[in-house]
Amino acid sequence: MIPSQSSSDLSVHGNPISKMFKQPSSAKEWEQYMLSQEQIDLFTKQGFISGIKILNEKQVEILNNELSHFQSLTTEEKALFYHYETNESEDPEKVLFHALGAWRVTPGFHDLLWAPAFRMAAYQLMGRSYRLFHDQLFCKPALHGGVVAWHQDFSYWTFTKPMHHLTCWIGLDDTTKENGCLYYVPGSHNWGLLPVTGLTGDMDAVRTVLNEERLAIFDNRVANELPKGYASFHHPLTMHGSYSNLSDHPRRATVINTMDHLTLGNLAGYDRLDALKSFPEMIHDKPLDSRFFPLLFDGDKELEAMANKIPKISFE
Ligand SMILES: O=C(O)CCC(=O)C(=O)O
Repeated sequence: MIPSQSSSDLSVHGNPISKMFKQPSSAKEWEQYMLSQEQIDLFTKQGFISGIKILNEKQVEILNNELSHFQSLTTEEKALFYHYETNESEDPEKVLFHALGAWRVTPGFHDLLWAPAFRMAAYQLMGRSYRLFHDQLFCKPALHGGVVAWHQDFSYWTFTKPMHHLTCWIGLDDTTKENGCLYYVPGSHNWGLLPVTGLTGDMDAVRTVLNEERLAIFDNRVANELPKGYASFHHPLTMHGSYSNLSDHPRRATVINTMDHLTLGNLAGYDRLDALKSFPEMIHDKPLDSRFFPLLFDGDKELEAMANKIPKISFE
């Protein structure tokens, strides 16, 4: 488990620390970021929605500058990450940088968690107040960027319960089929929980656990091409993955994973405890409510009476 505190650990701040994002100061001001009922319905039907602007050019530049710094971290900074692999690709010819915990290290990735367009959309798609679960970086260099194999996020997250999580994927480069954009399989969030089949090796490993009918649905996969600064949101069971980057442009992305504000630890019997050794402390059957899991949106406080009137996933 990670040390409880470090002098430069930004997780001590449960609120934004820079002026990178202007926060709405009234319920009314949140309206500009609100998803429509059609977008909520689409998420319910296909398990993801896309094309939501989160960052302007300047904000993308701040994050990409901080990202460059992650290639030459001090030992103290590196220790703040929950997971840090400069190359997690199982293919020796490819490179995939994958890290969890950037929000503890630099102000831009810390404050990204409070980007208003992300916060509002996540509230509507969770249907409830929520916390940070963790962030992620997935970066593929030009020419030899590695794959992220088809998977469901929750197959890696069964050390928490109940399942009421959400992923926001944000491009830090324009992403295209050529540079390894994300793909989704519409409707796959209704398939139930599948086993872990690997993240950075064989792109199609998950096929071994799918029946004929589901394999056929894979043919409907959708390329999530997006301009930089734009996001997609997906359900924790939606099947997704991304192919190699053989183009001459990098493909960098950051991800925010959220969970219901009442999520509990579920570690008893979890068989991949080793993968959690650098994670914040989690206790079986206890709420994940330490400073490592900040409350990112309190619907009643931010939206007051409006919270009951806006389009959102119905939770109960
Ligand atoms: O960025 C990618 O290619 C993979 C992202 C991913 O697996 C996720 O957002 O859960």
